[in-house]
Amino acid sequence: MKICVLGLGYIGFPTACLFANANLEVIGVDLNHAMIEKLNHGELPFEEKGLEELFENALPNMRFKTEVEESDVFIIAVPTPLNKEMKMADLKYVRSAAEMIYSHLRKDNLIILESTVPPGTCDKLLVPVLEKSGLKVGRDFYLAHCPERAIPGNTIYEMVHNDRIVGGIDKKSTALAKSLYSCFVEGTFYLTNTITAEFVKLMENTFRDINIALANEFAQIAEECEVNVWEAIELANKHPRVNVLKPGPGVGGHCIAIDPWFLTENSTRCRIVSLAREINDGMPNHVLQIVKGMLKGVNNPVITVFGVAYKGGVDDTRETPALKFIKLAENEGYKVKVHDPYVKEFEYGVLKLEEAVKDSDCIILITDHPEFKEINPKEMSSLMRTKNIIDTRNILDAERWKEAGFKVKVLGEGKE
Ligand code: SAJ
Repeated sequence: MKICVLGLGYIGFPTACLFANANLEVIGVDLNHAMIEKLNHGELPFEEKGLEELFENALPNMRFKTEVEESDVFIIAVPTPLNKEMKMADLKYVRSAAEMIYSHLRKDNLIILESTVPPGTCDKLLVPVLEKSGLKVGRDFYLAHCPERAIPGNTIYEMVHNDRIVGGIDKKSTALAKSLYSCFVEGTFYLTNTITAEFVKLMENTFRDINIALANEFAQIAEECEVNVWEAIELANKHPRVNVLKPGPGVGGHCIAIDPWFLTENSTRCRIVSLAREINDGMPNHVLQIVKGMLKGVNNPVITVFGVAYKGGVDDTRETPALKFIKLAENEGYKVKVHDPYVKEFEYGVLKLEEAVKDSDCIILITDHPEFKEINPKEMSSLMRTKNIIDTRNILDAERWKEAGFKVKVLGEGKE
């Protein structure tokens, strides 16, 4: 069995490795020449728990190139970015992947879409392009949507152990896709049609976005009511049917901050979905207002951002709320310095801890990297010009920072 995986990003690459690791022949395809070169030299494209070892084992069964070749299965795992102006999916990469495949399509091939897409994409976009091959879907070739569910930071484990939704264009497509993924998936398969699978994936990420928005709204209400939202959430979650998520500086990543818009783009009925996006997108500005309150009267303020990854423990900065926050802070006239133990490149640069903190007037912890808990407040205290710190994730030991002379604010903490 030969599989061609199109798109070697955060999902496509580990998926390709898992198939190769299960002894299938895998051709990894990506248009990024530099990346293909690196992969052919056995270099990892990004860091992820367990990926290095998996790649090492899988490598003998893998080849990487920039063009598609004839295969038994084609898996499309390309990005589906958001057209920010139109608030809808930009499907150009899905379309061009299908364009690359159709001239290599043979009878009995199976095509699987893993990328997250608006409902109807398999039927309305993929089928017409693939049928340009002269072959007919359901008769000559098979098509299914198998959305991924793996969480960055624990991708490999979740790809293997999570349950999976498989939605085929017909029963045979569904059965073929299920049987293929069975070579590494240990979770349960749930079978449906393509459009339902597309819809389910969007529902999952929208559910999370809305629940984070609720936590963020609770945090803002708590600040007005002089309540500590973190204590309140802990207590509310003692209820057997309540599970409030965590407030924070906003929602980042390539999934939750984007996918809800794929539901709203074809519907006139979305209200709570769009509102949740607005609330979460408004959090960087809310954090800025807290900073402004703290830095009143400070001349030529310099601030230090702790963490630009979109969440703790990863080096991924896609859609990070840190970027929105930094842009707003710069507009406000603040000089911004950045420290992140995971991120190596960022458009505002990344400094070593001491350099980032030196002569700063306020530290703003944006990302919940565990390393930040280990920082010694006393050492930071001697470096700062004005000793202020804002913890938007409630991960620091506020008492230790206070003892070191810092004024401490925690997002969602109404009382001093
Ligand atoms: N966040 C909060 N509060 C929380 C949880 C998360 O502010 O209580 C923030 C994070 O800091 C981050 C963002 O939300 O900025 C998203 O992080 P996440 O860990 O919730 O999710 P992702 O984007 O890394 O991965 C999600 C997952 N989806 C769900 O949990 C429903 C994952 O299972 C999907 O596979 C992935 O999207 C995807 O690729 O679609």
